Amino acid sequence: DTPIRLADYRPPSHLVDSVSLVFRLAPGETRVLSEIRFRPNPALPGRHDLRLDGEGLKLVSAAVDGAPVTASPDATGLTLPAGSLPGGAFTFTAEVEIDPAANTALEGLYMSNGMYCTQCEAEGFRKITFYPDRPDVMAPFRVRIESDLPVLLSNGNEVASGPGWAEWHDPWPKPSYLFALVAGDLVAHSAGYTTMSGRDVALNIWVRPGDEARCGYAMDSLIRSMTWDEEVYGREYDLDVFNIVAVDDFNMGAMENKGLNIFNSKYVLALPETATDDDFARIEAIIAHEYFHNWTGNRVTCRDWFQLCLKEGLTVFRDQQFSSDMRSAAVKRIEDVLTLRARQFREDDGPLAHPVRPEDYIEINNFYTATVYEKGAEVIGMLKRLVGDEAYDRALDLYFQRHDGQAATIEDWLTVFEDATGRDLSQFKLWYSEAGTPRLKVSDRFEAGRYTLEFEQVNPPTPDQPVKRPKVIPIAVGLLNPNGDEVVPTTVLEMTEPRQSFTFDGLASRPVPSILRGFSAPVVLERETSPEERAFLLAHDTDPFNKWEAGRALAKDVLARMVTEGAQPGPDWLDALARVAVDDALDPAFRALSLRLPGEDDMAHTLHSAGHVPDPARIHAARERMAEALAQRLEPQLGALIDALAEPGPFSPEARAAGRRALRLAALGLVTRRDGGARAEAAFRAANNMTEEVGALACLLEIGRGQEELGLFETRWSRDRLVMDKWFALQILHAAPDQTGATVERLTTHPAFEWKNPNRFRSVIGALSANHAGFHHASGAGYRLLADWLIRLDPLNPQTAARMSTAFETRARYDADRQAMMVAELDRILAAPSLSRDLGEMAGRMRR
Ligand code: BAL
Ligand code: ZN
Repeated sequence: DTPIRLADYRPPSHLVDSVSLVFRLAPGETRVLSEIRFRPNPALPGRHDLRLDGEGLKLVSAAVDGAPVTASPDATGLTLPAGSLPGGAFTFTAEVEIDPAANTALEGLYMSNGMYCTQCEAEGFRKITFYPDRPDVMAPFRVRIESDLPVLLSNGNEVASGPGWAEWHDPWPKPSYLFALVAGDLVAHSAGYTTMSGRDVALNIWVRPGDEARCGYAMDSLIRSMTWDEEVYGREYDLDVFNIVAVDDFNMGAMENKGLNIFNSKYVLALPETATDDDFARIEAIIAHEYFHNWTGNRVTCRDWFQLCLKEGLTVFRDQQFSSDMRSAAVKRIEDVLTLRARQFREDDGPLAHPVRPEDYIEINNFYTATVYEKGAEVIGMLKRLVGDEAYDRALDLYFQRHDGQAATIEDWLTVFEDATGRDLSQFKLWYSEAGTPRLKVSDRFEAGRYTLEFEQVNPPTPDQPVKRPKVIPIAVGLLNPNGDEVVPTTVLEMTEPRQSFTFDGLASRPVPSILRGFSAPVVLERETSPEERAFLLAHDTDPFNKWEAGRALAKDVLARMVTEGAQPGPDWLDALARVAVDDALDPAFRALSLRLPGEDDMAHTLHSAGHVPDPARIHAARERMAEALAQRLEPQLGALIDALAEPGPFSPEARAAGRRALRLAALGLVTRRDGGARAEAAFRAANNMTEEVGALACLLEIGRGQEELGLFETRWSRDRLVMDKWFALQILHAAPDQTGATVERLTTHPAFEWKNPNRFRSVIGALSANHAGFHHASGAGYRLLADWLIRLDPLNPQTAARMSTAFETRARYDADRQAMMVAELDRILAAPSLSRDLGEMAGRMRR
């Protein structure tokens, strides 16, 4: 497979003025009739062939202005030679047949439990009909759906319907990747919304009959998202109806199709009895994310797929802003950084590292990554920090004004900021073009009232990018005096050189610096700091992120020494953490996060970065000892803490109550290590919500108990797909390292292991790779199992198989035996007879 390169971008030969589609739906043989009005692209003088993408389509007939087309399609599309086309505008018509029932890849038009559904991003539309399936071709769509199913939906507004048919019109020009169609036996949870300019919008969440009572939180989140985007970005909705559909078989979280968002049902359906607090938070964030795409993605889209971060980085940034406004900003920032480090830093550190704007790809589906999404959002956060909030708002207004209705680039985006602020962003642009996580080394000195911070940035090489240039790094710094008072409030230093010093004058004594407040740039901070200084910042820092970070760094130092030297956790860390745990002046959610020990994968990464070869079994054992020591230290306080945090009254999913439950469960996890599980068993039986039910069960599984509770849980929830996903995942996530493989093998023979369903597959095979010590077990059983299942899934669903293969991306961290076993499994995958382009690209990159 040949790579596609950004440098090879050429504008489309023809533009599309209108698209009209008719779908005659039938499971095995759906007919798609298309009528597309083309005109030559005036930006490209001369006459050009027209290339139409099309894959797996049975061509019934095609014509140009009514004259039959004689050319035949090849494996990827159909070329209409320039000589066969009129010089001006013309109409291309075609009739094709497709087989949604046989579509297991869940890309294009497919079926899920008797319902028709589409997924077109990035290149699924070419599996529906012949079309220039590229984001820079935008057109208004008219769609007629013919089917006996009661609910027939497409993009835009419904313009007419009758028995067995419906017609939709989307007046907003859009690329084909935003096309959607749904047909099914569905019911709606409905509400109304009036936009700031007075447009009445009907809001519907379409689900299978029986699920309509589970849509309240998603609808509430949607309405809050609509209001927030008006208030914060001045953006309002632009159609008469906004439809959301929940579908059980879906490769991604959700999809922002214009006016018809399609969601993995996991991110829509929620009741306190079935969904955890994390589920509620994710539903709120993903509903917001997809809604926000209406402006950042749909009204302004991407010129080509290399610009994916233009819409995804910005939309993640916007959904993070929204969640931090809805919830605790401090806690949200900590959670986002935890995710960034766990997923993106890990990616940047391995063979899959790529820039936020990649420059080549084989399969674009492989680039929906943490780097494009999460680092893409961080880059926007840095930009906002550098130019200031007011300039950011002005730049965004200009962006929408200038590029509405266009397919734009990162250059367009940065030019808007340059024009709005007068800044030169050419060095800043390196964040988009160079992969890798900069390391920021810090030293300091204090002389005669002057404090100097000296920074050095090191930009390590990544695959295909051996040499890097210095980045623009906004470093938010505050200074505390030895009493813990803030003597210099947060100041943003702008680093642009490889080495740079910043001075602070007029200080009475040597201050304690709080560096990279709020995690002001996605870098690794390297500073020799004493445990005492970390404990001081944990106690006194006014910046909540750095307060947490100090405790985190302390914990990681302790755990690293436990792994490498067999040390025991000393009283410093235990006492410092104990103080945070019982400090009622602090937000319970913050305290819960502080009690969460560093993850094993995170520790493996940290140890590897420090020059060690991480031993997964030792990390696991040390982390267990660390939890035991913490449980012992906090034992006298835990009972009272748990009792004090009990939530009286009915369940509320809002952040305050969720934070109390999180701290309560953290305390329950520790108590369980002391009381043999008595308290967790009682909590499991008393639970009236899924957060506590599953939380108590996890506590029991952690100490090797909970078998009876697993049985009760299965009996209670066997008919609920989403809850059963949790049942599968929990057993694997909390299995002991030498039991993980056997647990996976047992569960993959369970009658409810419907492996073709992506959620169920992820809940078992994804949980395997998330159990660090189990997956990396010295026997190699974890590697073998993962490869077996990827090879099995790949011919049916390459996208999901490719995504889950990233478990092997950390290969280089480990010892020679483990590396050899991982290589053998990657080779086995690469030798699979029907290897997809998706998995082939990923395994090939990880094998290098
Ligand atoms: N565009 C793919 C799904 C999402 O990022 O919203
Ligand atoms: Zn998105």
